[in-house]
Amino acid sequence: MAFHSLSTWSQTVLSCLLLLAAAITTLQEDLEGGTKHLYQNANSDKEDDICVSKDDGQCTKFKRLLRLEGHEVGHIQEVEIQDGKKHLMKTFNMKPLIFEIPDFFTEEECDRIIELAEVQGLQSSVTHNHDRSSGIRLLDRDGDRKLSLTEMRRTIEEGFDLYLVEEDLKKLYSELDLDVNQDGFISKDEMQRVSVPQMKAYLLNLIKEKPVKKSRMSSQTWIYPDRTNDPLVESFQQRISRLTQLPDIMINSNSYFQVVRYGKEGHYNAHHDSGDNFNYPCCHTVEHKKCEICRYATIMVYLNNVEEGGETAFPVANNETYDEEIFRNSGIMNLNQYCKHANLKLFPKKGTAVLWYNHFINETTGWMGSVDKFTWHGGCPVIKGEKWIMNRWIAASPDPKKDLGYS
Ligand SMILES: [Ca+2]
Ligand SMILES: [Ca+2]
Repeated sequence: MAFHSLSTWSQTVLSCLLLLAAAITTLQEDLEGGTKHLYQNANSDKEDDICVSKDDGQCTKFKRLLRLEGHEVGHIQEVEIQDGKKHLMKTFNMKPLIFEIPDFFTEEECDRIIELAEVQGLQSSVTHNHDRSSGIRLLDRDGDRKLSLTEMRRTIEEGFDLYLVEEDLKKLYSELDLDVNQDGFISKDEMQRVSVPQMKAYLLNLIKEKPVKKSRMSSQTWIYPDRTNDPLVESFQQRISRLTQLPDIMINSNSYFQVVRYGKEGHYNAHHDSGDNFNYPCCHTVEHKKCEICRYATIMVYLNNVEEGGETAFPVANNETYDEEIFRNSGIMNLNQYCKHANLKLFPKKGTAVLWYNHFINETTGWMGSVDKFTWHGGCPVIKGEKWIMNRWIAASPDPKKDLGYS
């Protein structure tokens, strides 16, 4: 194999191994006899202020995208998500904004959703799989032309969706004799000794032997309301609509939801539910393979009580000095190992729903804006028992025309 000279080493890519990119890949009415507001609509003074043009050029006015007001941690609002039934919506956190709605589902309803999922059958989680034909893209992030343990860890995380701790890396180094002088770095010379196929085989075998090291270990199924003639599923739609107060067209257009089961050691490392790279159109606005997942809000419901573990963690919540690179290098996104370091955790409680907004609102367009970086979240490992949740995302794109059906 020919190796590049030192001068060709890019800052981000240590290129002596194959350089093929790895497939990384208002209800504003008062309650009867009671308190106050159902919702404090943060945008209530800006109603009907989006003009969406139809093909004939006529302008139809819509409300700006709504983001419920949290006020402060512990603030409680009464909400009527079902006729004649009052729920409490508690502000769990402000940064990111997270609401908790206990008893969103009754115990029986939770059991019913689990039953629907079981009848349908669940499948093991598939996060991105490493393409066997590709090489390994080594990430020399600081450009010092050698790989630190952190850089090797991130190379493996991004290339193989495999989350290793220092001990695992040292084992890899030792078994493949990578770090000859044992200084904890892989130098250029040491890299030349590496057999890429051998290293790939080692990592692929590790995925097979220890799936718990993957970013996600769970099984899940998708439920489509239009294929499930179930009154509960229909009612769920209505509850989501009343809770979020988002336009029905948004609620109804992507109404499928996911039911997830985490067994012992089941977990999901920290991730964002949505992105803002918008290099491709949003998946819900096009039928195309190359698309971005655009999810304005997430509603997650706990379907059972977990005996131990299984918290929902927001590792960088309220972190005033948050920096993405520092966070990623810290390894703390590996909730399977470092859940205890997460800044904020929610404990599963059967029937409780959790709502957060993955995106802010773009003040100019009044529609979906940038990702709220503080929404990094994931599932801590289940220590005892099992954990069932359902996830429902409200899709939105940066362009209201597309979401409101005037594309
Ligand atoms: Ca380096
Ligand atoms: Ca070395």
